[in-house]
Amino acid sequence: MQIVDNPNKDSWLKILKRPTQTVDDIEGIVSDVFNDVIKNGDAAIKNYTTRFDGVELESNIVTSEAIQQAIENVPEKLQNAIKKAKKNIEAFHTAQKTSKIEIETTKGVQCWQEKRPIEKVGLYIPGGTAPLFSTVLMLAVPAQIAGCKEIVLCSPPNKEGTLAPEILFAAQLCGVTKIIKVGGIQAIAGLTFGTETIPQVYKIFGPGNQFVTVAKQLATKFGVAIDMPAGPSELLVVADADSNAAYIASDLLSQAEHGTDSQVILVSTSKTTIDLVSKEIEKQIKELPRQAIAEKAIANSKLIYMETNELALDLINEYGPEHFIICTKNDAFFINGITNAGSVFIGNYTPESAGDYASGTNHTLPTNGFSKAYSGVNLDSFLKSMTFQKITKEGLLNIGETIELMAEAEGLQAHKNAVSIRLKDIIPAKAGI
Ligand code: HSO
Ligand code: ZN
Repeated sequence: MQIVDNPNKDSWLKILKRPTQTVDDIEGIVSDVFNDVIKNGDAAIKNYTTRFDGVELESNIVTSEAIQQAIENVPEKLQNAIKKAKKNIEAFHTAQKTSKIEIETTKGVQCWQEKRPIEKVGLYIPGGTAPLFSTVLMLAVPAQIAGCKEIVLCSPPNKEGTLAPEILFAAQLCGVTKIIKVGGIQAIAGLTFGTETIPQVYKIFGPGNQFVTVAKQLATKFGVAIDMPAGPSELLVVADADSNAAYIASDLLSQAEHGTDSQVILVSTSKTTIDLVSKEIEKQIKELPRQAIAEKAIANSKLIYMETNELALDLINEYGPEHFIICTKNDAFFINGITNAGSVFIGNYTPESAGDYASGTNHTLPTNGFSKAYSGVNLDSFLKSMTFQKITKEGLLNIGETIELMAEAEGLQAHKNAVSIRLKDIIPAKAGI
């Protein structure tokens, strides 16, 4: 792992650059698939599933018998663990409900804001060697609390043409209304335009590879909202001499094992800590079943020595990590000072894995520096804020002239008229009192 010694500000951008893998002509492939799905619906989807997932499906719908069978295939202990995690995620996201905000801005002018669920949402769950069923909980639980009517889950079938039983178990537990065996670009196209079997949705959530990410971005051009542009997992740990090197190494490796393009960074004001963590990583990585993946990610990763806490904090805010672990004596300094991070973990006993699975916070978070502008998925991601207003005669008398003057100054006579026509009726009535 590369050690960087007290880099000066000019070099931060270069040091903090994310490893990006680029595949040529993704946009071209994505728009071809979109056009085909627009024209040919399920027939196009079926072809892509055969071509990209290597399996010919009779139907892409998951039947209730298949769900029932999957439930029987998930060991009871794991079922209980999933239920326990769900309870915590549910508690934390239910607490995010806000009440109606209502005020009288001027006498007779009542304004309020209320939230309404997004009626139809699509949840994308990637497949691959280890399907991450925990993401089903992170997306379906808040969708259900928000009151979304249609919660459609799409995930690519494996070579046997099925989905992992844990995905099906979690989906039925969390109120998913339809499960479809479809992945990749074709899944996003299906959710964007609708097909004979895939319902069209208003917003698409969930992580995916670069093809899925580009497809989600293209979906926005057709009026479908997305949660955020997703990228490879990342973690930044800040630690001082008081921290536990073995714990830190285990956290860094937990994100490094996600993929070869994951990035993990340690920032420390202690050279001893950097040295100890580096040795621990070398030791612990050898024991990992996903050592080969973690090694590639670690090759992209850095141990950065910074002279002061202040400089360390500036560098961290410049990077804007997806996950940020604070293991320092003066943790308040970093808690109060962090402005750009997806999710923050504090103290020696708060591994990042806790947030990935079971503490209650959401693990769908902004990567690639997007934490500077985006929030992670939360209850509001599944809701829209709507405003309402009701103005009485007295209210219109109070603000009518203001509106008339502003409309006139903008050259919008019809806007002014909509007020004047009413005021004419109100003022004689008032005069008559
Ligand atoms: N750390 C991932 C989420 C995850 N981890 C799922 C394990 N399972 C998000 O960056
Ligand atoms: Zn993870």
